[in-house]
Amino acid sequence: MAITQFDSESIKQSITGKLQRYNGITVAEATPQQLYKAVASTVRDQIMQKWMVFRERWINEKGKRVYYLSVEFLTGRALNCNLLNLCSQENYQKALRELNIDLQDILVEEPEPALGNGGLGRLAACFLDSLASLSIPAMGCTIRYEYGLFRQKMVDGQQVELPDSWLQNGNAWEIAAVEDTCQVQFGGRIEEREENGRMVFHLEDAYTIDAVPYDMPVIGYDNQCVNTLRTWSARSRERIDLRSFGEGEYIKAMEEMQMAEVISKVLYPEDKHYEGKMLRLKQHYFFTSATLQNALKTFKRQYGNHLELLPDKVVFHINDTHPGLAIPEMMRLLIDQEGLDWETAQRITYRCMAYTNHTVMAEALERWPVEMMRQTLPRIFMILEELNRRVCESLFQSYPDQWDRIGRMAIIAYGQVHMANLCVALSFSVNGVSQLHGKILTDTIFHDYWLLDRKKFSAITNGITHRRWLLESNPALTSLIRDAIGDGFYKDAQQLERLKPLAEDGAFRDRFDQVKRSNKERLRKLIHQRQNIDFDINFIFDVQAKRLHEYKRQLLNALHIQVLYNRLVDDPGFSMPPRLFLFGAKAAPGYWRAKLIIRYINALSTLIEKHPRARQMLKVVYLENYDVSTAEVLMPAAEISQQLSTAGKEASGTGNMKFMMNGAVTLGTMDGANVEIYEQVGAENIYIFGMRADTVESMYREGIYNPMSIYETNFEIRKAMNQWLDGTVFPSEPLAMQDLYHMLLQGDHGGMADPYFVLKDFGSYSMANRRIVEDYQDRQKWLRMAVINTAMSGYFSSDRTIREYNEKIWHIDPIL
Ligand code: 26Q
Repeated sequence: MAITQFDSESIKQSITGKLQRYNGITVAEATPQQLYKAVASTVRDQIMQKWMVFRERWINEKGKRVYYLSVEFLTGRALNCNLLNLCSQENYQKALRELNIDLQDILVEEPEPALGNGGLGRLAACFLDSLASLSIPAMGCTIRYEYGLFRQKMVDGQQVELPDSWLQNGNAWEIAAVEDTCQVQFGGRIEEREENGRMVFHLEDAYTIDAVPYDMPVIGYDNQCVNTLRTWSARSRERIDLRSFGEGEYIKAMEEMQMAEVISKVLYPEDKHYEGKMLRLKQHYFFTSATLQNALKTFKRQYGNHLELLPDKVVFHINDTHPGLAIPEMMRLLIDQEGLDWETAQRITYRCMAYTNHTVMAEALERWPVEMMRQTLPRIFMILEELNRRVCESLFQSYPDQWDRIGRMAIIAYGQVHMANLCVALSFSVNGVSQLHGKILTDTIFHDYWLLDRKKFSAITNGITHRRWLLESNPALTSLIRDAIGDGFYKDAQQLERLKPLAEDGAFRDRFDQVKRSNKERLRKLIHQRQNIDFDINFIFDVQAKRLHEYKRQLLNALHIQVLYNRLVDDPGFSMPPRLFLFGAKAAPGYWRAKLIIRYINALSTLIEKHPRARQMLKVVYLENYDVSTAEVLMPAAEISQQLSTAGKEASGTGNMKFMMNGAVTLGTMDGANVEIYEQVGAENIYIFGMRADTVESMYREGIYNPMSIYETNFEIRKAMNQWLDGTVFPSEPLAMQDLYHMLLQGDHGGMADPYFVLKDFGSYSMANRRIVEDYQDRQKWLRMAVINTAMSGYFSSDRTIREYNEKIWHIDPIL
């Protein structure tokens, strides 16, 4: 079936028509928000048919599909992305111009769905874009949070959290699929009975909640594919409410309704910090159960009861352990609902499940108290116990009498359900997200499992969609590249490598420079408009943008800025190329030390502004409310990309890739994907500093690290840290920085001092910074490096990542 491609004339007509029919107004009368809605709705019209056709083809061709389960999808705005992928950008631009409207003014009207915290959620969104662009049938599955990640405001240099009510004006892209509404049960007790010679389990007195799916289209680039992002919303069941209403318990019924609906109310703002909150457990089970019920229903519609075919037709990808309850839930459905025996159910389940790990940090590993699991999900807990019994029994065959080892590997041990062990034991595939991370997984937390079945483990380096992170966010660079090497890189990011020889072309470098300057100007305008701060675009734009975490070491960056400040103040002969340090980061609301680091950065900014000489060469700007849309303006403007995590801690990082693609040079440790950026660009085009992961590991093991001796011998560090407490940094609150001071020098409650080696790596970081400013002064040298970085970034397209997942794990035939 041919898909209609709108020309600018029919686009204009449909926009004016929408405004007339829905709002009864003309284009001239419409507010930007009304215009956005009208435009989005015309784009949606174009998508609907394609969406239907693709779904039908998938059904007819009886192909396989991946369900990508993730508690987060940080998609960012959709309108521009959809226009790009439909190849309608130009037509829309033209149509709108003719209506006297600037497309840019419309795009910013779209509320950004902030359904994620950071890397893990953004990765899921990049994966959806690549899956569709590679025509791989896929459904992303998550929760339809009514409130996404909080909006961040700075008040007196401190982070304040505001609610993100992104659905307030409706969501132009979603469609409720009420016909797929299903029920998810919580609590209750299990009744065991024998029926027809078989033990069956009934859940009695459970609390039932409706799961209502809302679908959003995910469009492939210049192809026929439209996949789906399905978000599940919790709704109380009307039946229950009616009974209570009848008994005159109106208020109680309303309360129950609220209790049910709280499940999809809000995204938890903690990232990489596990806390055993019951509501979170309910969230995880809620969307996992709904997804699996729905997948099974869809499967049975196509293949009837041939459940042995399931692993050939569906694969469930478990994005970190959060959707790991998919495993016992699949067992439950196959046994309790479909009547399979345990062994068959377990064999099928195993062959359907693939798991990606995103962290090795102990505090982020998901573990649930046994009692909470038993009470909240009694049948699931029973199944987990039986799975655990069988797993331990088989471990005992391999590791007889090694109880410690078996305890570490068990699904249930020491009163907790260990989600990572569940996922490793019962998935056919386990992968890390960079080569280094994959190696650390099999060397450490999953070592014992790896010894038993090495083939199961792999490392697949993360990627980013170059469509959003280059084509969409950096049109100036895109058009420069297109002029130089053609537009083959739109579909095949590896072709960016053809830019490499152009690093030696002076005229090309000049144009590259012009592009960077225009992007710096665009960022300057945005920050001026949003925060009423101004700066000179001739400063070096040096950026660290990512969640605020101690292991990411924003503190190292800040401490170094303070040292630079002191050099400027203390030595009138010292000068440096003017440098703007930009920070963008949200801190988890309860992570008070991270919030203190935010205050510190803002205090530095104030301190520098007060000094007439320092502020000529140094500026610090804290970007409020860093989100996907901000990143899209920030990345293209960056010249230095700071990636400072303590080696071994950052599983991959993906911001590092976005910066690189936009021509920023990395200043970073040998951690996560930085290692692979280093391999791509070569030692001359990156600034590496700090301890390597193995050294960090042995420092932990040996326990010999003594940051106090560094403080004592390094005058610059000592001076800066003393200024934390003498009123220099916080004139009105000299004790504010005490916690950080003690953390670095003494450690708190029995923990080691400076656990992320800020002081240890400071010297090496400072030296790398000296090399940077020296090289930056040779403009041509710097531009050469920048071009090489863009040229070698094709490897980090998530298209490559998804191809690897498909070749190694999913084995899905694309529908072309
Ligand atoms: C789990 C249970 C309870 C409470 C919180 C959590 C939780 C929530 C979010 C645990 C972890 C996260 C997020 C993790 C994350 O974003 N990890 C990042 O994933 C990226 C994509 O693979 C990597 O590039 C980053 O290195 C990694 O830190």
